[in-house]
Amino acid sequence: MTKVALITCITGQDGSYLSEYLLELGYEVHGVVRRLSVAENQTERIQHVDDQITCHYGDLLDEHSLYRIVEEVNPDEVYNLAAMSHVRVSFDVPSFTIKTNSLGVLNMLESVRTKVPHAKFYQASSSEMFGNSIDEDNFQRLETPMRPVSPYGCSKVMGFNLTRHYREGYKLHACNGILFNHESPRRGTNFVTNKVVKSAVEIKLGLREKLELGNLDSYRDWGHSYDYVRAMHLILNHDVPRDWVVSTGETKSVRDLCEYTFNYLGLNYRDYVVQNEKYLRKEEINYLRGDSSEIRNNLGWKPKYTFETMIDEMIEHWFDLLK
Ligand code: G4F
Repeated sequence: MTKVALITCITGQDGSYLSEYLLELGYEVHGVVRRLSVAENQTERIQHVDDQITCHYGDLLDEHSLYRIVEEVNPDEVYNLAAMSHVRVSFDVPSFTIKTNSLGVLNMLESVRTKVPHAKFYQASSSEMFGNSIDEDNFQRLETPMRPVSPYGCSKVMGFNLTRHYREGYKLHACNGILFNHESPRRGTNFVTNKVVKSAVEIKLGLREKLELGNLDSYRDWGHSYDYVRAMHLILNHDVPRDWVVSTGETKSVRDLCEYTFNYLGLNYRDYVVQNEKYLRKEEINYLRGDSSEIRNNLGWKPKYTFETMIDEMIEHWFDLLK
């Protein structure tokens, strides 16, 4: 029988890669879409699969819309990818962030519990929940204490705990994927990878002179969204519901990212990158590096992309688009 999936924020980077993957697997795919005033901005990432998916207007903070959609779609699998996902912006809109990323998860879980308790539920949890907590071997894993350092991180801890609580308390098949940073050409250009890559290509083409960044010395474990949505599907389709860490296990600084990208284009990043305080955060995570040995060993997950092949793909994407 055809499986039915419901994805919140189907229009986002992960939503679009996940839709493609589930369609390849033969799923009937439905998505929740928030209304924006410029519709085109919203559907760009899913235009190529638009005729194969069904979108429903809804919002994580409008529980009536969620109950209606969940009842209508009657999904086998629900992927809750919707969030206010920008860490720095979460300092500007803390209340909205907490409502969307915490209360929003509760609304999703309640709609599943009351309307489709048979459905499997995936919650997009984040390495931002760890804050600056790190194990002695310099990795973060499931057991690493969570000490978030942003409204975004705090809100995600609540979503994480609610998902675990609904699994234990209500016996829902509910799982958290603690995903470390994941990027692609479809990443928003206000996240650092795509900002650096796009700006470097613009500089190369003579369309821009400088690139303003915040902290160059933080480290992130950067993977590709294409690989990470495959992990989401594996996580939900494992017999036993539980939480998993998804990461590459390698870490690079923002400075490394600049150096690699500008070098690829035959440029020296030191000639173009300047610091602007407005991109600094009140508190910052200095170092993220995830231990994903459990999902690799137990579910056979393995990323196809390396940091370098991912950044190369992003550079080529912007080059083709802007040249
Ligand atoms: O690309 P970023 O904005 O990603 P960040 O804050 O690590 O969050 C991302 O990953 C999380 C998983 O750990 C997700 F949960 C979250 O939703 C999001 O996807 O920033 C990466 C690093 C930070 O240290 C930041 O301070 O880059 C630094 N940075 C330096 N200059 C900058 C900039 N980040 C941004 N966005 N813009 C800058 O100009």
